[in-house]
Amino acid sequence: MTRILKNRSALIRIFCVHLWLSLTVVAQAPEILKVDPPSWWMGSSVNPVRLMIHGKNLRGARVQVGPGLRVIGVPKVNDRGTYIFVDVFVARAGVHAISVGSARASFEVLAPLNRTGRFQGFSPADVLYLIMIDRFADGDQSNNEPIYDRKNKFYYHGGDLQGVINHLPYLKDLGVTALWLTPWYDNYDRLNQIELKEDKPSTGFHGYNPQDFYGVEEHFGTHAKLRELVETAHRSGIKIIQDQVMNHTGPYHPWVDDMPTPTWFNGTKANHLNNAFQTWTLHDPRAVELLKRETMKGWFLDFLPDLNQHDPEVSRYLIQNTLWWIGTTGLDGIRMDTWQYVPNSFWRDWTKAVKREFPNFKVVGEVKDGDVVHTSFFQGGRVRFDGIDSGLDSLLDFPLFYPIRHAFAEGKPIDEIPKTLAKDYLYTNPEILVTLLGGHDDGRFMSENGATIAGLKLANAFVLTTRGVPQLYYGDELALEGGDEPTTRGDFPGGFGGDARNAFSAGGRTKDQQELFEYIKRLTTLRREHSVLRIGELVNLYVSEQQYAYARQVKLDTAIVVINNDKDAATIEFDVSHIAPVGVWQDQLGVSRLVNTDSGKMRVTLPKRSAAIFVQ
Ligand SMILES: [Ca+2]
Ligand SMILES: [Ca+2]
Ligand SMILES: [Ca+2]
Repeated sequence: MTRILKNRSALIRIFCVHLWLSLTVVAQAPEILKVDPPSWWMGSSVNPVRLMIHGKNLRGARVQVGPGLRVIGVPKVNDRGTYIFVDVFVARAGVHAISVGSARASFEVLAPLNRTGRFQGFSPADVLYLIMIDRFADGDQSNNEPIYDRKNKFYYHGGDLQGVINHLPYLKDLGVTALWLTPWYDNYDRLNQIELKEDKPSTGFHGYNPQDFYGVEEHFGTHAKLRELVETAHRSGIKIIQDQVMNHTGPYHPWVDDMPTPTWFNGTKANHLNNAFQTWTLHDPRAVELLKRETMKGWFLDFLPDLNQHDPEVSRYLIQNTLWWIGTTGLDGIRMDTWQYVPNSFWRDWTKAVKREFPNFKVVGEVKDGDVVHTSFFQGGRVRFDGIDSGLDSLLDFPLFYPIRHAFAEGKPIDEIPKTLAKDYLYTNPEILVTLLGGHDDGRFMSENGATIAGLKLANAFVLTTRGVPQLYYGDELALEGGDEPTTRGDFPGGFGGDARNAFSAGGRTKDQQELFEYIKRLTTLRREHSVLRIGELVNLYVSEQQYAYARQVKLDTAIVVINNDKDAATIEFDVSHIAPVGVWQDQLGVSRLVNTDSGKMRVTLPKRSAAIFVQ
């Protein structure tokens, strides 16, 4: 009997433990893992701000906020209880408590940043310089690991935000006034087994595979370091342009396996379209939606999850995310990745929100296409056939990039350049387009067939004197080579511990590099000293197969640029009587003689492959 009783009490004990365990499963305590955005600021045009709280067991739990915040409306929670969307009115600066049931988190309301010298936008008065953060300069060796190997072109090489800060004087010396930095979002910190490069796993050193839109990549620094970079750059008269991605996330983003809403992505990891890259359908008024579907909603390379901006929560999340980066750091412009694969209706709302909060701000979109008809379709300032004005300020001028390469690298006819510029009327504002001769998605100029330093100088002379906002690519001022991606993203010599020479200083450059550096510096100086080279109307004066002359003109203030792309010296003559008063013209690059325009004609002799810039 005693034994039976004993067994019985043991059974009851076991039963009770089971009951306790199952009750625990039913009513597990909520947990908060993350709050997006992590902060906001007083006086913002967005108030209430919509928080997306990520956690566990959030269903049915009550959202409460400390004094200084106020919950507006009814929070929404997803089926799995992993995401809550809640609108919070921001009433007072400070660090405030947020709770979901028994789980606690904090939310900071900041004082707004002083607007003076921040949120500046960019204009033709600027000279942009594109830096791939990982490949420019290693200013902090403590953040280099993991997946760090300078000998592996697909791994992290150690470049970081501190490295950029350290070399602001170099950039200032070159005449740079704005930095476009590749994305600094937090990327995956392990080997990317999904995106194979040369049959091997790769890494997100380039920054385009975000796994946290609110995080700064640990290899690059912290949010505080980013703020330090913006502040230090601003003190040097250099603006900061952020590279953003809104079309997709990285393949390892936590949303992929746990979507905040059922329609967060276009499709799912298991079931989605692949991007068809039929981009011409996007500007075709005759194309039905079905024709555009795979291009707009397909996953890039079949593995980059395509965000669904038609989902109002996605749209709201992305808009606030953009505002947050600007509002908490003071940066000046955005280069938007993969612009054309995101619906124009979203961009309309996004650009409106950005301009409402930061009226001077400017955005340049990446539409990688050589056709002006296609590219110009995406510029804002005009309602298109879809009834939408996207509000986009600027585009990377790829239609001009290819002719620049053809003429100045390969030595093909230069007249392809004015023929492309002749299509400028299709843009709502060609003056704000970002002109370039190199970038991180193309092989470097010097790796083109036929490229020479003389040709690279001509390309720079053209980009820095034609209409638009010139953009340089890090290392092109040193004639670095690299024929494909990622060799085009090579390390800046001298930016990394143990480098054989330091090209950040004149003594570490070869004779050719020093000459090229000084040439580009001379061009940026001329652009700075002569406003007509920045804002003057572009007038084509003379075009032949290998010679091209144009003026930049504001009323009677005129500069005349003459380029001889031929392998032989050339003498050309053209009429300038209608554009400038008679006078003496001086070549600012020192390759041609003084030219008198008494006859109303300008007669210029240029050595082979050279350019002259005449001002009065
Ligand atoms: Ca580093
Ligand atoms: Ca990371
Ligand atoms: Ca898309």
